[in-house]
Amino acid sequence: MSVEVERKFVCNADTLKTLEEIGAVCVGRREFRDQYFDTPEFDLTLRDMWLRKRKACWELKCPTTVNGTDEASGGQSKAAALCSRYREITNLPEIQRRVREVMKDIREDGETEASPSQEDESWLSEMNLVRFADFTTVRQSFTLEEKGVQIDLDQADFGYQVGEIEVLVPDGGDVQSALEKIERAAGKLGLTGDQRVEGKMNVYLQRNHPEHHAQLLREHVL
Ligand code: V4E
Repeated sequence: MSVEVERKFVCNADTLKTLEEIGAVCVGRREFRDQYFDTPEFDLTLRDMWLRKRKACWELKCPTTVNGTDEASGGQSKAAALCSRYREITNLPEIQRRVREVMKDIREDGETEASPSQEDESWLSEMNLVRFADFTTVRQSFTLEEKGVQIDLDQADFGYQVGEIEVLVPDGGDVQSALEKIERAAGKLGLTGDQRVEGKMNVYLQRNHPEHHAQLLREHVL
């Protein structure tokens, strides 16, 4: 398990030039399809839990909060407030355990056994999960001299472009130093705005599922 710390930024025609100027190295261009799942009542996303399948791999992003308190919120700077932090879980049995825990909170109606195989998707219907988002992204990734910092430029197939500065922190690692690395990278990129930039999902839901989007806004998830 690791924590993904990231800051999104507006990406425009000059971004590639700026990346070149600051010595960023392109480490690849790839295309992937993301499919996101939730119950029809949005039980996961209303808890800020994001279950997705990308290239046949499952991933669950969860808040890093403990009892509603952010693990690294003490005296948070303005720059740090622009960063999101999510715990990333990629182990399928652990994903199923966490999802089942949410479902058990809602319906006290017993256990559903997890299926062990990555291909067997019967657990989705057992847990009442349906796909609510499906889109493809072309991603160009860059690294900086500073270790562990990755910059992604994403172009989603529904016509939205966004950049991300990202640092992966291994479990128990130093989130504060990740925030500082992101702040330095943002400085190099000349990011001045202090507005949070919308992620792909925000825009996708706004356009395709406005009632889901509105509910997440009402509950302050987005
Ligand atoms: C956490 C989250 C979602 C899941 C997708 O997260 P994101 O990092 O935006 O997607 P992507 O494709 O860049 O994943 P990666 O390749 O980095 O793993 S969808 C919505 N959220 C919540 C969220 C939020 N509340 N605020 C911001 C700025 N972003 C995401």
